[in-house]
Amino acid sequence: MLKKVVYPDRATWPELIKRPVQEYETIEEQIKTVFNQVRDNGDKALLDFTAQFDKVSLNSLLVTPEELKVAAEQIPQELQLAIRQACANITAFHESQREVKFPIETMPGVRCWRKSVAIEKVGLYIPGGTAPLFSTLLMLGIPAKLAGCQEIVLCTPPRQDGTIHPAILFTASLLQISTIRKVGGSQAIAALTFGTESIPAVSKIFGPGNQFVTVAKQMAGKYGVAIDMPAGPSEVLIIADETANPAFVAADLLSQAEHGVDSQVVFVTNSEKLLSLVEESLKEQLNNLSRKAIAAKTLTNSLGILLKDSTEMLAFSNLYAPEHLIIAVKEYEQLAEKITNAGSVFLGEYSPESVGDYASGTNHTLPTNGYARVYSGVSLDSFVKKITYQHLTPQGLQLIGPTVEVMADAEGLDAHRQAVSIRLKSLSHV
Ligand code: HSO
Ligand code: ZN
Repeated sequence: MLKKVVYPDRATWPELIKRPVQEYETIEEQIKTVFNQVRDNGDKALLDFTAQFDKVSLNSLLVTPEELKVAAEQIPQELQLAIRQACANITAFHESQREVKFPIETMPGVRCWRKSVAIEKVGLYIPGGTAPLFSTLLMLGIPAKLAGCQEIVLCTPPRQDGTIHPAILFTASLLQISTIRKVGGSQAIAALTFGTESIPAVSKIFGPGNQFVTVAKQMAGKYGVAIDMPAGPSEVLIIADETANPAFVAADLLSQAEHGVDSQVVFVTNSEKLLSLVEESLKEQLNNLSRKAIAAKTLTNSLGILLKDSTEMLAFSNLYAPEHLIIAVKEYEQLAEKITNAGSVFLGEYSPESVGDYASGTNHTLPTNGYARVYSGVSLDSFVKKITYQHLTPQGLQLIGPTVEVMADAEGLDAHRQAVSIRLKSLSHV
């Protein structure tokens, strides 16, 4: 069960907020080999690694039209409708993030503006493993499409029978993503980095994955490919007071705990009674979960912390900088205003994290491992770069020119000064 910590002294907080350590260094050499092989041998290396690591022997990385057709037929009507509903909500929320062109005149005749332009080629990685995260494909594919990315390459590992989970294929078809490749792990990231016969190289790679994928994404960075954000295991922090429903709190903790044994859940409360009720409910609900073993293991490296009041609870949460923050206290609105570090926030009793994970519209690709201090979750912005523009009229240059001349002089950059002076001179002759 949760490790209980009772009224910890502030001096101990930095220790408490530490995530369970990840051992990355040891696999870096292995990933380097994968990268070199993929760069040198392309698809052949991908097929070999798929046989070696995934124990699946494929003839081709491509998905046939027949496979796509069969997949669509395998998805029950109910799930199709659910995916479509989620798709509509995620589309609406991300569409609202579109930045409109807004030129301003910093001085008369000096006009500046900024325009979002899509990243041309992006790679989306969707893990296979124990849960087929087709919801993650919605979270990445929708903003990529809305941004107008020209080439969207989806890589996902094949299952034991060599096929891709039908829900992933159905979602890809729904989003009109047609470049789908059966490859996972670090070899997929290497392929997106260098390009192979059947996989185009991309400029930015998105998506979660295990430690091999995480290290591979870091390595992609060394070859000039951007990544969405540094990834770590998923986490939730819940702040609750005596008004909270213990069964709801326990259910939310478990929903995060079932992701994987390296996930972390933190429960912070000022009510001793709630803490023990939540513990009881955790035990009870755990028994009914299909992923009980995983969730139970996660709970053993998770925390139940008793703190004095909401000020303390919020201060702790801001220090922890959780990926997901659920605030189940009576005055959640007041606390919400004072959050400084969090990936995504869920307010009140009826806003479980699961809703944001799947369907409310917000993105579920979020900063973990304390990165919420500096990073935002994935959004439309993640798929564009913003280009600045300016246009000066002759009068504008006459107005701003002397400022630039003085500054260029002071930096000793004559040519810079000259680029302005030569024009001012020509204007004075008119
Ligand atoms: N909680 C995960 C996202 C997810 N949950 C996908 C269910 N499916 C990371 O935000
Ligand atoms: Zn989740």
